[in-house]
Amino acid sequence: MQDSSSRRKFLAIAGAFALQSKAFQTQGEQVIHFEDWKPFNPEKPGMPWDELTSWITPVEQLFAVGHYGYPQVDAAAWKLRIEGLVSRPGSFTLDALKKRPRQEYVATLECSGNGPAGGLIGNARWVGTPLTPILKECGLNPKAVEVVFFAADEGTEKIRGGEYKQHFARSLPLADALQQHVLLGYEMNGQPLTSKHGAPVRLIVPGWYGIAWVKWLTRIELHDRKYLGRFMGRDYVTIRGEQRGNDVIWRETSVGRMNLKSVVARAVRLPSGDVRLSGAAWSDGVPIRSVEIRIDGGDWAPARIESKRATPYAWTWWTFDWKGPKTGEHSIASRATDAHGRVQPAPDDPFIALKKTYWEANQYAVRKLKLDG
Ligand SMILES: Nc1nc2c(c(=O)[nH]1)N[C@H]1C(S)=C(S)[C@@H](COP(=O)(O)O)O[C@H]1N2
Ligand SMILES: [Mo]
Repeated sequence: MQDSSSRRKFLAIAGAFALQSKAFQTQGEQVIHFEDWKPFNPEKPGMPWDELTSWITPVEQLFAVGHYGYPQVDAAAWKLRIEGLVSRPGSFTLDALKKRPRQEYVATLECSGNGPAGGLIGNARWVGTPLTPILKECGLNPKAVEVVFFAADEGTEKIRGGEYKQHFARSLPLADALQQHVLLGYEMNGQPLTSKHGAPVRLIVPGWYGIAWVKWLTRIELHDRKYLGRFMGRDYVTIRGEQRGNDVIWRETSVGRMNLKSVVARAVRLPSGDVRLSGAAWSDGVPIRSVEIRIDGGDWAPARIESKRATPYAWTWWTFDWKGPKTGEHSIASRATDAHGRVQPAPDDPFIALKKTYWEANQYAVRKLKLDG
């Protein structure tokens, strides 16, 4: 929809971007790498945090995950089928989807397997057509509670002694699938989706971890019960303990909405000798209220939020000017707080310490930085 409101929105995004780039790149700055820095590897891309100067992540920097490899789907022959508990099963070509209302949305995509300062994340401008009207046109049966998204990639799963050839699949509860910004996405950053990132069509689920953003979509099924395939019920299951008196209660939950998180991305030496720290903070869509910085285990000090996010699901940028830093080894952490008062956990917070699986690691990273004289 190229109406004036979407143009205005684009200008707002472009404006925020210009403002933020200026705050993130200063004249005469010198990047200081954190001790855990690794050179960018184009063969295995991931967010190169100390190069975070573009609010929109270029496609070359975006990580990729393919549990069953990376299929090449022939877009000309491709059809998306909508089946199961619907009165009018649907079948859509790529052209048919592109003729439908077009929606653009900036959202951060993070893999739930991303570590505390890990690179399995990016912030992109996604374009697609909203899923809700399509599901409704197909005539939702009142018994439908679960929407299962099947993909072209497939593998063999061993389950209780049996072997089963299966396509990648993930589901969303119907209420979540009907969320306004869930898109059948076919563009990223103004370009057709690349094969690696799910062409011709992938699901865009703002506020949810990457595992829900099913790539290479082929079929959507409406079910009357929960779907518990490998990526819902066996992998991507978080095991978290909760202390109850002397007991620990173990909760197993399927990875879903994103957790509040932030990272100290860059450290640059300014001509004045001060060090400017900058980074990103993101959440499941709840606004970021504040970001704080702690240097060498001292007091938490507020960072400056550089601008409001263009959408609640895009990352927020912040900066912090570290005046008169001493030479030598330092440790630096950032932690975000959201508008509901939730605080990003410390690594030893029971919320993290009693989490026994690696998914959903949203504790703050304590990054080491060495300053030369
Ligand atoms: N069909 C399919 N979709 C998939 C996956 C997959 O293996 N197959 N991996 C998921 C995971 S775990 C993540 S984190 C995101 C990554 O998206 P990207 O490869 O575009 O970065 O895709 C998701 N969608
Ligand atoms: Mo992932």
